[in-house]
Amino acid sequence: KAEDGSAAWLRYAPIANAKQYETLPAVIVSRGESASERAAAEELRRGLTSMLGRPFTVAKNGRGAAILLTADAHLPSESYRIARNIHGLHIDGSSPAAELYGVFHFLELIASQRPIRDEKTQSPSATIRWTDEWDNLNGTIERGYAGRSIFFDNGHVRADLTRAGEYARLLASVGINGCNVNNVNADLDTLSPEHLREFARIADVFRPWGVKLALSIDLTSPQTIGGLDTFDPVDPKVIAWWQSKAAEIYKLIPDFAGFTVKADSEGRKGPSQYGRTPADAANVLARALKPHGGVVLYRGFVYNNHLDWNDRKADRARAGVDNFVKNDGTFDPNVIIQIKEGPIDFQAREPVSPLFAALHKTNVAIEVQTAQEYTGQQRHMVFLPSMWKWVLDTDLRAPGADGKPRATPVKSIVTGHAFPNADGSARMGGFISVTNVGLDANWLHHPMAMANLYGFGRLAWNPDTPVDEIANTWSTMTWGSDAAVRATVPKMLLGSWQVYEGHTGPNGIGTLTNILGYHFGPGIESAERNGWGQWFRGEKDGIGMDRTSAGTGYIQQYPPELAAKYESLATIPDDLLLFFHHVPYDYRLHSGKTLVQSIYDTHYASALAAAEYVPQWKSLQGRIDPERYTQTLHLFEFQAGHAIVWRDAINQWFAKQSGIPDAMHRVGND
Ligand code: GCW
Repeated sequence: KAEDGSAAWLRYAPIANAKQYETLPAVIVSRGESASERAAAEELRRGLTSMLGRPFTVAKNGRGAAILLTADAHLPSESYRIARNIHGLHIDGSSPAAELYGVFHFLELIASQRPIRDEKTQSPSATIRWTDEWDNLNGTIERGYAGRSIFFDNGHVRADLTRAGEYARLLASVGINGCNVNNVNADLDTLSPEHLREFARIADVFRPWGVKLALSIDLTSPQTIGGLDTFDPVDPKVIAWWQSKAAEIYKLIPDFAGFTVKADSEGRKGPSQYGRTPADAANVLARALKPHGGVVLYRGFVYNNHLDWNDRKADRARAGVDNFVKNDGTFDPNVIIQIKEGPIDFQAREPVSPLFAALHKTNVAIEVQTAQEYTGQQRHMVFLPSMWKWVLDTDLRAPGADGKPRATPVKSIVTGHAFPNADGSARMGGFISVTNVGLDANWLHHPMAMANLYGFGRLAWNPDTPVDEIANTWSTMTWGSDAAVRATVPKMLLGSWQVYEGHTGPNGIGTLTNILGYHFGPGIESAERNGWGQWFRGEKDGIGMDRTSAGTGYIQQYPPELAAKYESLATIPDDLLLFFHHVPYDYRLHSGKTLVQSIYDTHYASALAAAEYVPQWKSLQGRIDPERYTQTLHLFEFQAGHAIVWRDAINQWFAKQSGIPDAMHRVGND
């Protein structure tokens, strides 16, 4: 059905020129017996039949021309290869899940009407490619903007897990291999025997799609549900408790992926209570999971949310490095530190976290947020792959063995290449996206937000994927191949991060949203004068956090070459200025404008850009099914209005604060 949003990008709409694929054999031969291989064959049949408008069938054996789906154990792990031969076409995978990846990739080629060629073997960039849902067992979702949980209701796993299975299919289609289904602020009884039996049902519906189930756990579990008088990670009773809990889990879920841990952070208890380190806590879990093949994702998001505003040296951004660097090299090999992309908290623009370059003997993964918490909550269109690509390509210039700076972009670190294992092999690492899909028909509420989930998978598989390729392919698969649609949608997506940044906090200032409420809409000073540390220090003399050596010293956490670039006003990029420096309002940017005039202009320009989304979208009426057309139009109309709210709130605040009028006489006159 055209209007069935749950199909997301897997719509398989008939393509305009099916004739170009007329030599593609109509028989799919797959001998595979596993659920994943059957799913792969069925997916191929369904996709080709629908897109090419002729029947395809699946057979166990075949004579003559066929599309052969086969297992090839010689391929590298999780890899596939597509090749033509005299019998037709081969899609070979190193595992059943890899056959699925090959099938989805092949279907994507057809959907985007690209030629079928022999392709070189495709392998994922890293082993961890997960989404983290922040779903609570009661069915609510922390920072969820698309309805209630697809997994839980009323303290239990839902009876009907159809949507969970469909979600796993979507994840598999972009190579995601793990899904943590519950909030990192985990319900304390998450690991109760009753809940574990229910979680096993989710693992069952994920399994055919090669998606492994993971769970967030609370470190106090040995005490809260185990009845012990302690959760001290080095206590032998606690160690034994985790071992038997792991055994219990693997009995129910043999392919369980592992635990995600939020500890000593935002009110969650942790090892600090006993004077233990994050490594003490992570390792006891890791050792319990190891015999079964599981991993621990220990979050680097550990900070003090009761910072002293009056202390000019206090700086939340420092917390990651300050808390973890001393433990480098003490984490077990199946522990991965899960680091948010920036040092604060998923703002519209932050520098990358210096922790990526500070851990040399520890596995790390990057955590990004598809859930648009600070980026418009799926009421605004923000194409986040643009931001993630900027992050992944940011070169930290970490010194090599010879002490000289070398190319160490974030992507080379999280894929385990920049700081390899002692034997030279790539470290385990990867990509996690906080995703928060809900029961809304289209999963994330804004149809355009689905480009973020799609793009996350593509970048996790290959962080070198160009963002315009992601935007183009997603648009064609989601909205169809009409020429006007293809010329319009990707262009709208590709400019949207900058537009949203222009509504909100410019020049790396951090958040100007109301942080004490829902993190939505302007609440300019709410980030100031409290313990949360998302400060920007908007004062009479100027604005911005001084993180130089004279200030909080945070800049020195970066490798020397990058630190020098950020420390100097001559080389700091305009878009990060206020993250690192406190400057007067009439400070002149590299762009030639004063800071405050640039803020006025940016907010007018981005409100105008948002207003223009409406006619741009209207130009596509009749080229997109009416239901999705109308739904998206309403969201653009909302964004256009909300952009004006943002524009005026921010511009008036800056005009009042700085006392400097807008050179164009707009502010305050609307
Ligand atoms: O950004 C903050 C969010 C919290 C979240 C926390 C985290 C799950 O506002 O809702 O809690 O980050 O990442 O742990």
